[in-house]
Amino acid sequence: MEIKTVGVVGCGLMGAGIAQTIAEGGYATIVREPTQELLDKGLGRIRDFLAKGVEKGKVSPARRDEVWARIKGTTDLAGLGDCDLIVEAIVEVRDAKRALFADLDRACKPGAILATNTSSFKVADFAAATQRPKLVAGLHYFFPSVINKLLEVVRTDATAPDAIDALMNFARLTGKLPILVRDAPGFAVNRYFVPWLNESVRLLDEGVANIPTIDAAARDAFNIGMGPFALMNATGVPIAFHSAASLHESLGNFYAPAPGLRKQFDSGKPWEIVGDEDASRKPAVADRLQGVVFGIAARLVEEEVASVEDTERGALIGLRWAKGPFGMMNDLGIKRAHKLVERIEKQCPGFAPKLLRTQATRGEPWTLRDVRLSIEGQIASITMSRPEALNALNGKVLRELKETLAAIRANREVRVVILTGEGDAFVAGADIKEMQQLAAKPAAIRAFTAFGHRVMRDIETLPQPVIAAINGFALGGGMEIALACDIRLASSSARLGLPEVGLGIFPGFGGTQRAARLVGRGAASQLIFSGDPISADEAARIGVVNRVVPPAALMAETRKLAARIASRAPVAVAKAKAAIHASQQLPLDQGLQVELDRVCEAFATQDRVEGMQAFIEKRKPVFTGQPPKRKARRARA
Ligand code: CO8
Repeated sequence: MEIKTVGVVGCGLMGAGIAQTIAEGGYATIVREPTQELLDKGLGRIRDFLAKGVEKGKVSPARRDEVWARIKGTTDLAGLGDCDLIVEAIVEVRDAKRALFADLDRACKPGAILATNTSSFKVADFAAATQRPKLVAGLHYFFPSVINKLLEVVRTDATAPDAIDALMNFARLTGKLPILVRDAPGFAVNRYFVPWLNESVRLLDEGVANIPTIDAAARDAFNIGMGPFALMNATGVPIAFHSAASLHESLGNFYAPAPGLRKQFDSGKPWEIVGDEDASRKPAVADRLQGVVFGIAARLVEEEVASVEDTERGALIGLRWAKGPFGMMNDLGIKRAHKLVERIEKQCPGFAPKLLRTQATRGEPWTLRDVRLSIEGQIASITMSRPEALNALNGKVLRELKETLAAIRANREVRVVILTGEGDAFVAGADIKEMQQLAAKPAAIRAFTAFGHRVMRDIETLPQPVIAAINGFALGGGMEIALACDIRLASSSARLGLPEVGLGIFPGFGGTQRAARLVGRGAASQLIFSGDPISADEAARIGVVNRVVPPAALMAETRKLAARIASRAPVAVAKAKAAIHASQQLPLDQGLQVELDRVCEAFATQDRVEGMQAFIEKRKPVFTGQPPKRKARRARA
């Protein structure tokens, strides 16, 4: 499912931002409003956003013109007939959206995906208005949609996996960090964020604390810049009220808007944030707000609306919280977190999810992985998934990478490994903030660095070939990971470099050794001494990367190459890898000896028999990767 042209229906504040983001991602974008007047207004919004970007020096005039040139307008739904994806972003009125989906179904070409930006309705309701429920999904953007990187990709029970894959890929190419969520009320983030706002009003209604105290307690407990009341004033009390009412409709009484929220909404005024903070009331406020968030987040996972990691990322990226619900529970201790939820359970029976009880009984923290492994057939994909810090390598990430590599090493089914990063970076280096803390203890920094060495070695010595799919920044330790891989493909937008000397250190995860071996002393010295990042094209020119491909094609091209390698004789490939590595370390005579030994071993495999037999019989070989049975070998000999 290739997405090239995208339609956006509705060009209000949200729709205009969505259209701009899509055009910035390089897609031909067609905006639709029903009248010329509304269309001109909507396009004017995008033009103004872009102009503001130039004024602030964030966008160059050339980039503004390039993005603007990709955007066209239409007043007729037929104008979207050739789009591969249409994103609906009209007013949040269920019947209007349903009618639009029925119309879009008739106007758009058969394979087009229809997506809704709804935040409060069931996506399946709109899918039911079409003849193509497999191609209907949600794309829930967060305000402001040009800046906020979070995007909830919503799947209904009917959405085809191919459509979801295409949307996840599309989201990434438009600079978003997608999380996959099930079609459930509030999806992942609003399901706990809106009750968090609502609970703050309940605390006020109950007289637990005044507004400044509640805001201050929330800022401290969640390590955020704005408390719930200040936030409601910034985004609008009506949005908070309508969102709470919508969750109440489908999820029951706990979610009902607090009386004070309804009253404030009716008044049409923002909250008055006046009064003195009362420090003695803050713990009670923090406990309640955390209890609400913890209970709902655990229930989301229990109901399989989203994974632990995606729910966490929703808070980190979408809400800019320093920790998400699960990270906070781990910090607080799972038993204490459970206690806070049980206190709410006493007032609202049925609130506490079983999953949290089980976790608390076991006394285990939540597992939050920053390194993800997926295995499809014979290809394993490792994704560095700490996008909120550009996948920077802290101790936890390095440990997870090591464990993941060990699992792949032990898996005989896996023939090729792809290593890539989530978001804007492949890996932006070792975690500078963590290194800064470790730096006080020389033994600790030495241990960290030595551990990094071992992880790079694990990549290098994996029997399976490893392809780095360099999707963005590959800096410092990130470039060193790429150097430890066997093959490097880079997106044309990637930036590579070894900037460590700018921090007062130099590449310490093997960069001095592997860069010099790969590109020679001169080019390596320039990279390391200047610290200047280079473009993907320059990296290809000096031999750091094998090939540069357009961003949209990176993963497809990497998978194609991986599949080609996976189709070859796996033992022969592994032995060739060992021989190539020997060439980097041994004098020629000894290297040739390694080659001789390894190639003789390859000759003795069942795959050699199969490969040569298949050539003679003019058929495709079927390689098993198994050594020959002794008897069979003797019989053939
Ligand atoms: N460590 C920790 N956090 C990082 C790192 C990093 N390496 N890179 C990015 N981040 C964080 C940022 O702090 C920021 O977090 P927050 O939002 O909380 O402020 C978030 O990621 C997003 O980053 P930016 O806002 O900076 O994003 P930009 O798009 O503006 O800039 C850059 C992107 C240019 C990549 C910029 O982030 C950058 O320069 N990062 C640092 C790159 C670097 O210097 N890497 C080398 C690190 S040192 C190293 O790798 C040594 C390895 C060997 C260790 C041996 C020890 C002896």
